[in-house]
Amino acid sequence: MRTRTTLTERLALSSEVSAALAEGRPVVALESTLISHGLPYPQNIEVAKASEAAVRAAGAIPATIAINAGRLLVGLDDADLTALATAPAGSVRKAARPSLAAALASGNWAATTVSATMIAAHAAGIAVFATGGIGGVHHGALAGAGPAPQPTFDISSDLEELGRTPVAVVCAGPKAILDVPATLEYLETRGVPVVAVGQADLPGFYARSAGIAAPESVPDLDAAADLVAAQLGLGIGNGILICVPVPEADALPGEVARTVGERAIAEATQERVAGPELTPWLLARIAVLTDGASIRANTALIVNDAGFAGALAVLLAAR
Ligand code: PSU
Ligand code: MN
Repeated sequence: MRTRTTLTERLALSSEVSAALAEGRPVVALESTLISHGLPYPQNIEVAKASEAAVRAAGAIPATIAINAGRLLVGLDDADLTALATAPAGSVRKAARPSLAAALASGNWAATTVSATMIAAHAAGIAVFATGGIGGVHHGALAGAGPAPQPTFDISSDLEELGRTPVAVVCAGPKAILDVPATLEYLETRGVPVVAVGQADLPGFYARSAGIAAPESVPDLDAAADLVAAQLGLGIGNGILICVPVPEADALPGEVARTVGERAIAEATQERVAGPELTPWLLARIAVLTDGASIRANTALIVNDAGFAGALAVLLAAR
């Protein structure tokens, strides 16, 4: 009896993704936790399809990644996307590096977070990945807050993954629900370049600015491609985080993003929400507190990131 199945053997590439990679054409990985846990139906399926369309419009092939039947699927079809988007709440696992094996062993559908998506993308040979936001250092991770005086150590495995897996991750910056300065320090310690595009300020996910300077900034897409090529060319192992601000028309004012973020965190602490449930809980609570405006910002920034990543992959493939 076979007792071991390697990561490579677990990969199941769609024929389109497989052909594109074999021919050296640009491919962009997309994650699936934002479909199953990050956004409500029907916005989740709309954004999943719009992200794929944005990657195609830029001239690249989208590869949405998820888990089913013990395989890491790289490239989902419409039926797969619908299955993930319409699954009853709680029925789809959230697979990160620490929960990847359990998700594969379960045999069921699981969605991949940034960390698990990076693992699959890298194993498949995909160097560019677009998402909305990465996980980070949560408030209270390092110092106790409110009624929880002990540090929680809730630091997303996304940050470790960026430190060890050579993939360029395009996002809209760390969310206001995170301890943003601590998240930047952690990424620095792990050797991850954090790059703002088109501005000196770090993009703030729902807001154009997180209110602090980005460690690195480039003026435009071309300069971002130069930096990604330089980073990945070094072969020193870690990834790179490219932060593209949310489109102006759908952004929340920085003050609003911070205020609702703080309120949602205070409520989560009071309700003792912790662990992998915390990020989805905060996102859903912020949607209520902003009367849906956060959902509009979230969908706009995800699709915008996908288009940027498509264009980035096209430039990198041409080198
Ligand atoms: N940011 C979003 N929506 C999301 C996520 C992040 O705006 O759905 C997901 C991503 O998949 C990310 C994960 O990798 O949440 C981080 O979860 P945690 O904080 O539990 O590590
Ligand atoms: Mn966590």
